[in-house]
Amino acid sequence: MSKKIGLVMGSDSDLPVVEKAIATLEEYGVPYEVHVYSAHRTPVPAAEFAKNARANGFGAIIGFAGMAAHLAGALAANTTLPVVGVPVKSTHLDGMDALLSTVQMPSGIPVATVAINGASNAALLCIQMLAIEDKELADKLDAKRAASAETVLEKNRKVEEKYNK
Ligand code: RP5
Repeated sequence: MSKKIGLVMGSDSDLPVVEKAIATLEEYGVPYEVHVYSAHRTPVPAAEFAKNARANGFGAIIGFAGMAAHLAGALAANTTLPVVGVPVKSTHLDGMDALLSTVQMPSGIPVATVAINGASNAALLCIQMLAIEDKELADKLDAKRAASAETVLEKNRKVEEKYNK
C-alpha cells in the first residue's frame, strides 16, 4: 500500500482548488487525507498534524493557503517529510500575496512551491516522490505522459494540416 498524501488547507474556502489535487490523486489511486487546519486560526492542530504525519503513514504533505499564506511553511517547520505549497488566489492581489508568502521560505525549512492554484501539479509532484520507490506508480506516470504527448501531437497534426499548404 502506497503512503498517504496529506492535503491541508487553511480554510474550507480553498476547497475548489484542493479538489483539483484530489482528482489527480484519485486518477493515480494514491491514498490521501483532507484537513482544514489554519496556520493562524488553528495553529496547534496544524502543527500536531505535521508532527505526527510520518508516524501516521504519510509520504508527503500539500499545504494550500491564500493571503498571508504561512500554512505550508508552518507544516514544514514541524516535519521532515516533503511539503509542497499551493498558493491560493483569493480576492486581492491575484494570488501574488500567497505566492510570495509560500515560496520565500528562509534557508533550512524548504517548501516546494508550485504555481498559484497549481493543485494538480502539487499532487503530481507528490506522486512522483512516491514513485521513486514504487515501480507501478512510475509506470502509470510514464503511460500518462505518453498519452498526453499523443494528444498534443494530434492537435499539431490538425493545425499543420489546416495552415501548412
Ligand atoms: C487563508 O485565508 C485561507 O487559506 C484562505 O485562502 C484565506 C481566506 O480564508 P477565509 O476567510 O475564506 O476563511 O488562511
